[in-house]
Amino acid sequence: MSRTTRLLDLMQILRRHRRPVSGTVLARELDVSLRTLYRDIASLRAIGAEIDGEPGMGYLLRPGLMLPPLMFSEEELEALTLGLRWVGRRADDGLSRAAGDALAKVAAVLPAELRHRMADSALWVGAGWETPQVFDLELLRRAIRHERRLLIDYRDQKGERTRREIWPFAIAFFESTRVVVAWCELRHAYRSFRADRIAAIRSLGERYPRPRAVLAKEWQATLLTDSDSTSAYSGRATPHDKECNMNQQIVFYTNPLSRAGIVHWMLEELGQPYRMEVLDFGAPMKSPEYLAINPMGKVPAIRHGDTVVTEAAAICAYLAEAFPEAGLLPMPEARGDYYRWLFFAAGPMEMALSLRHAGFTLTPEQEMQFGCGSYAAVVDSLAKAVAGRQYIAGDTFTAADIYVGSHIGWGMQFGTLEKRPEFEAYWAGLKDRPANRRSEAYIAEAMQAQVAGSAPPTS
Ligand SMILES: N[C@@H](CCC(=O)N[C@@H](CS)C(=O)NCC(=O)O)C(=O)O
Repeated sequence: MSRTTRLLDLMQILRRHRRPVSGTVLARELDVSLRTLYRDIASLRAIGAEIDGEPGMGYLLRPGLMLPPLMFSEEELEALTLGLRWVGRRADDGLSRAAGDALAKVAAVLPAELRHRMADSALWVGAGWETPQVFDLELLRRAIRHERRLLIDYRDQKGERTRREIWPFAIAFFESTRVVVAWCELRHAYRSFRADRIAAIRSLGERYPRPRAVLAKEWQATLLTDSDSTSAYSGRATPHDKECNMNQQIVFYTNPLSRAGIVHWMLEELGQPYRMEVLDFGAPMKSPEYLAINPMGKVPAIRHGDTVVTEAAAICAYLAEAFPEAGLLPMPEARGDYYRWLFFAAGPMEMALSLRHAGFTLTPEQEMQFGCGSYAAVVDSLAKAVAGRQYIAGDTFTAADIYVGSHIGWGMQFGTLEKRPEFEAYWAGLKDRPANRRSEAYIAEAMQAQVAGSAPPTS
């Protein structure tokens, strides 16, 4: 028990007693020697607690007399309340109880005016943590605190299961996931493990052989030696990014004057480092090297470690899932709309708009046979889906807004989609996002470069 905790406990015990309580009783309850107790009483008196009595007589805390009141600015108080409320909602039961107790303790020592402001704080924590986690986080926290080896059953990104002995030393809390940072005995290296991919956890009892502060320092040093592109984003780098990025940088195959712009926007929203491979239309896109990436010889495509993804909609969906901390994957209850409109835009919508733009008019029979049905039905359905909505799936901005929004915005701009107030209002709420603006600025620069006859920028 730390000295501060012991002093606070001593105050609590004294508060409980209305009559003098002997030093022996206090020392026994705190599990300290009488000498330590006398020193603690002296320390409490030195910081303002009015404690009557002396050795042999017993001690009494004078009613109403406390430690000097805690003073906080309004900002500090809001920060404290919001932070503890966040822990109360998003951490495990043990931390959640502790956050509630801490809030109550702080409130108890605040002057009345500030206590009122604290209770009145209008900063609330909304729902957020949804990815289910099967083990008790408390167990993990205890293992970190006491530097214990753990045995975990882990399912990696590809769904492969392994059993690993790890030395956990940190947990990072993200909006939609938690990441455990540890030394992995199997890989003989530092690794990050998504908590929701840990199927089971068991303490092996023994202490791991090196202090956790040393492990944390060593691990941080490995982060600093990472590539320049990672350091360019260092403000946003996370332990989970680290796991994915160590050998898994994202390579983005693109041409700025194409629908790869959708993926560019997505990557900018993600905040992950990526490298662009700009391919000219024609031969470079049909080279054997590139056909090995995308047999269609088209952009966009991405490579993320060993994973290759083509099709703009699939790339957006993949990245939203691979980097959940970016918050571009909606809550489970909004996933129906999310997938539905992503696929709708990539399938029926694109098909109907392309056919019409190319001058085809489907017969009623063809409208029944073709997956897109009629252009009118597609446009009406889409207009209904976005009418009065800021986002297409749930209450938050997601990868589906990037994809559907791009089709709507570009469709209206290039005349393949008719303008409707519903489309204009929806697009107006998306287009000014800084990530989209960055992507658009890049496209504008590439267009200028093309006019001037120079190569498009690669970052
Ligand atoms: N279905 C693909 C279409 C990709 C596509 O058609 N890309 C065009 C540029 S917008 C392309 O690369 N064309 C070059 C070619 O076909 O040679 C997707 O949505 O990603």
